[in-house]
Amino acid sequence: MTSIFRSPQALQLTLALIKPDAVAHPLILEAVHQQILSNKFLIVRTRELQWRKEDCRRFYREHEGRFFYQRLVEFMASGPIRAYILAHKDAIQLWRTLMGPTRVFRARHMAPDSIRGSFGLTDTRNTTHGSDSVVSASREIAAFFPDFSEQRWYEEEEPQLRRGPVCYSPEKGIHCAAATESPKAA
Ligand code: RTP
Ligand code: MG
Repeated sequence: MTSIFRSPQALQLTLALIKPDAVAHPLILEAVHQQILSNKFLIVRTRELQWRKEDCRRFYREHEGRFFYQRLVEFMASGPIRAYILAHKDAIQLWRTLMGPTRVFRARHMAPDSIRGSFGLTDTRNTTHGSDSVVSASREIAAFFPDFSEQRWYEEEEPQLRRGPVCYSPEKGIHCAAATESPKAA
């Protein structure tokens, strides 16, 4: 396997999901999207989809056998979700901090302004998901964005996005490197 060359300052990627409880409410969906933007994440890719139960089972296989597994799988396949690839120098930890604690009771008490503290309904219907490590992020990104090549992104897009300028397209809901003016011919 070839290793991906990354500069020490390279942006980190994470997978963020907005769960069916939030996607069902346009104002909550918009509020979470605005939190992503206001915290200076770069939105690399995004898509909305409905998950098949077998894909949910595979995605959450580390929790197989836990009491909440079946409930979680059923819920995640119950309606549309929105998936994002987010980039930031500390994407994984920053997104998890913004989400707040897994359990909604804790989130409301310990991090009332977090996404789960603000919008979470139950421990299952807790608004969002975030990758928990670099290895999980790569696996999860590949599961949701099979056409996305992390290696190519680090080679071609990441250096431009990191250096800027960057623009945001509200229609597409993603960021891209702004074209710099090419020098005019004499
Ligand atoms: P996530 O994977 O969703 O980003 O959240 P996490 O790392 O904080 O939580 P994890 O332990 O990976 O659990 C995945 C999802 O399973 C549901 N869960 N319910 N005690 C419970 O009832 C319980 N524990 C976990 C949650 O929906 C959690 O997001
Ligand atoms: Mg987790």
